[in-house]
Amino acid sequence: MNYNQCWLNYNPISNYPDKEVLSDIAIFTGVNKSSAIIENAVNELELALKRILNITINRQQHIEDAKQADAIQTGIILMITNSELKDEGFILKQEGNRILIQANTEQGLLYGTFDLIRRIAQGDRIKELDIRQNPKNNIRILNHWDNMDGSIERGYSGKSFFFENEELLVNDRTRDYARLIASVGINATVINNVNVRGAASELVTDRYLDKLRTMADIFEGYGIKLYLSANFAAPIEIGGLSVSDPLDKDVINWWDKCVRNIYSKIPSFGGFLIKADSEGRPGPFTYGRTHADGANMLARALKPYGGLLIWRCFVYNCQQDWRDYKTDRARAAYDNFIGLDGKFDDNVILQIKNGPMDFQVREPVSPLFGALKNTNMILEVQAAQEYTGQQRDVCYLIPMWKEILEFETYSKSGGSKISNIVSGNTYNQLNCGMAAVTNTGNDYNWTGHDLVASNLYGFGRLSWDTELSSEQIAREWILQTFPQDERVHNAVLDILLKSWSVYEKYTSPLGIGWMVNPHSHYGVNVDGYEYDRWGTYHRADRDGMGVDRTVKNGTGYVGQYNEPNASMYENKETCPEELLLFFHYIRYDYRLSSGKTLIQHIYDTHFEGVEDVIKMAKDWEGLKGLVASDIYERVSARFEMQLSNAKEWRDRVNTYFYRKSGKNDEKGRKIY
Ligand code: GCV
Repeated sequence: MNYNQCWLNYNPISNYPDKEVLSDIAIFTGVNKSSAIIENAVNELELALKRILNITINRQQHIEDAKQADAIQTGIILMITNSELKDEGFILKQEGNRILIQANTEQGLLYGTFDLIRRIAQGDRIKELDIRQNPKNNIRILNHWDNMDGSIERGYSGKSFFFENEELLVNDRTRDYARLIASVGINATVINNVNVRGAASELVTDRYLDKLRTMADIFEGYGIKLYLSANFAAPIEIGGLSVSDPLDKDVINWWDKCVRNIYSKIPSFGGFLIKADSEGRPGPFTYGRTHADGANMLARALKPYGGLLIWRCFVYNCQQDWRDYKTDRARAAYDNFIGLDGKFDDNVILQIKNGPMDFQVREPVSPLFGALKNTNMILEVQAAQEYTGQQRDVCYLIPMWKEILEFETYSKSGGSKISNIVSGNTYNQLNCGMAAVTNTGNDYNWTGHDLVASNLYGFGRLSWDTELSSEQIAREWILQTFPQDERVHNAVLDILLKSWSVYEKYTSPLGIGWMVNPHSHYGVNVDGYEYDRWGTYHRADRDGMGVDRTVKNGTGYVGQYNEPNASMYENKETCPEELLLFFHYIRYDYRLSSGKTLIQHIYDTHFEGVEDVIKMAKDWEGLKGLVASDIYERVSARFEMQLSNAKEWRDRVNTYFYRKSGKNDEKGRKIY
């Protein structure tokens, strides 16, 4: 095996107090005898208990009679019940010498089992357990941007473990991937890039369906649905039609047949994810049709089989003229989709990036979340750190995602936080949830940087329960990843919790974003996107910088928010400072609430950011000999890269703004 098991390594724990209740396992009534899910759950328990506590369990399977099972006084009992739980929910409780895992479905039992394992792996007591859990979001999905040649778009941890040379890979890693993501509650995955090109268009055809079936079966055993990104122009590219017009009869028939064929081979198939009319991808605009026309056509093909159609809202003009101060990319998702609210079928879900631009280190939330009222939505975040250090720099993203989820949109009176909107609670919808562009590849440690496996772990846990705190998630991950040692736990926790703000300090200031090298998006280049066509500008001149997005004088973007958010952003005095340059053009001598001028704030944060990285690297160095040497070496090497990146950002940003503004650093530090 050329990879580790991340948080499923199941490190041994000494002196665990509740060992005595963890011997036998009984499974009874309601459970399908040949259920792959139950088999997987019990195998996992067996493995975990052996490794963590050196307990060999004694399996007693399939006790058909409920009364008989109820009489069992010791061990772990997995029990199908009929309780007031969602399909995937579970109850976990300790009664005397037994632990009961109850759920209405086998999938619920799997999640209950993983929850129990998680507690034991962290060394938590299981005496007096009395837990009832339902997932907050029904859809908890990963998006892989894996290409069929084995490369990964924005992949920073090796190659794809799904594809190689236009073929599918199905092997041990497929199962271990499923275990990993199911253990944190993820229940769906899209295995191929949303930019569907070449052979990937054929994934929906017989060329690949048998192998996909094998993969889907493995996933199904862990409660995970397989989805595919599909090419909107597939009827032309592989179907031999002359158009892919969503209202064309032949096109409709082509997709119907294609989908029927998929379900005949893969009955558990989840559905399609579509990127259309975006960054050069084909879509309904070519035929003068709307996104609703396009999405509904595909959704109707999927509907008879219970399939879902996920349609991305990342649609904007990527041919902008930088001289044009009125066109604003930030407006695009809202402008393109608001008029379609209520026009999508029930099994269509709009997938909306967390911010209006593109996964920058700091953005406001997309105003679409507070605007659509009759449309299913999925919140899309990016665990792959395209703009947040590319898994060379550590950046624990859960605090960012928490802020987004906690944002009050004022879409409906009585509370309409993003977490409630995307969970479907606010508008009583079922087909909603969270998606993460994932950060995995075939590297030994799955995520390149060992510490950022916490983002994958955290996405799963947060999408299951959006109320969990960033700190709790980090603690859980640390306790399951590293051996028992408080020094390690405290140091890693400290590094993770400050890493996002450290990254923000040494990169682009106060919400303006970008300033990265074109194409690669790693490393500093202040004007890298300034005179380009992508709509991503900082507008710095000798007096100040920032984009005026106000209604009064700017692009009007602010008007896409509900009150009182719109007024808050419109006025620079009430605009949250961390987003000041996103919403306003600000003079370098403007005083921030700290009393510092904008320019001094830029200098200070950039010097501080580098100092913080030095401190983090030093804290990590202190763990030499306390963490496994391979992890120690890998992370140390990443800190070296991060430090050199941070210095480069500091010096270029400070020098750039010093030269633009002519203003000295009050502290007289070195600026070039
Ligand atoms: C998959 C950004 C990235 C692209 C990505 C795109 C998207 O533009 O740089 O690599 O394409 O977002 O989300 O579709």
